[in-house]
Amino acid sequence: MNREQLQLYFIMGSQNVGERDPLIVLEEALRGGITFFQFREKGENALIGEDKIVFAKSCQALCKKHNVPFIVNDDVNLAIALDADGVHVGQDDASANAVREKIGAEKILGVSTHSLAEVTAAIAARADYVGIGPIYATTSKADAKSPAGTTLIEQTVTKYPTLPIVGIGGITIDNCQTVIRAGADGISLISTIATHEEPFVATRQLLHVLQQVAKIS
Ligand code: TZP
Ligand code: MG
Repeated sequence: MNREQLQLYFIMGSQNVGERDPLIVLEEALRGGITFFQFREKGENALIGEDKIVFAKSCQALCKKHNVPFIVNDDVNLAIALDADGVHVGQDDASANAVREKIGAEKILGVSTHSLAEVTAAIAARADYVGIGPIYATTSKADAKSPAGTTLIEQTVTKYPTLPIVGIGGITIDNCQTVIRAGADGISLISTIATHEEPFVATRQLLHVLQQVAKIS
């Protein structure tokens, strides 16, 4: 994995798209140019069992077609069964160390962090990148912590300048530049793309703004 790939990191499960076909939403986001994808099938209305596996395989096939890494949230066994590109875990999930042992050195490991101590622990577990957030208020995660702004991004960049970072939580076209300026390599988000009437358009707009900020810095 290289850090440029984190620029526009889309996260989605079937529960995030309302009545629409989630595979169409994902395909539009991929056509629009997302650079990373996390399969996050969880919460109310999420698929389980065989339905979840079938849906995950379809998402993976789309990502492969567009050459975008396919990362599985939490479900390490599913990631291994599908030979996914990697796994993303939070602090309440299996320990990052245990996940790294299970998936091996070659797969991508992402860890959600909310403090410098958690960032340090993620590095010790050989995380490839950390997610920092929620930066802004979010309605996409039932148990999300309070919005914390960009302070931890700034602290992390200062302490670990080579560690790839994505911001998460409430990121939109209007505030994404702030996250990048704070030092993140990319933004990760659900609703700005998943609930947009035209996910392709939302993706293009986000990429356009991200490219602007990259030019300025
Ligand atoms: N972790 C922290 S906030 C969040 C997750 C999974 C939800 C992000 O969704 P949105 O819609 O981009 O705020
Ligand atoms: Mg989790």
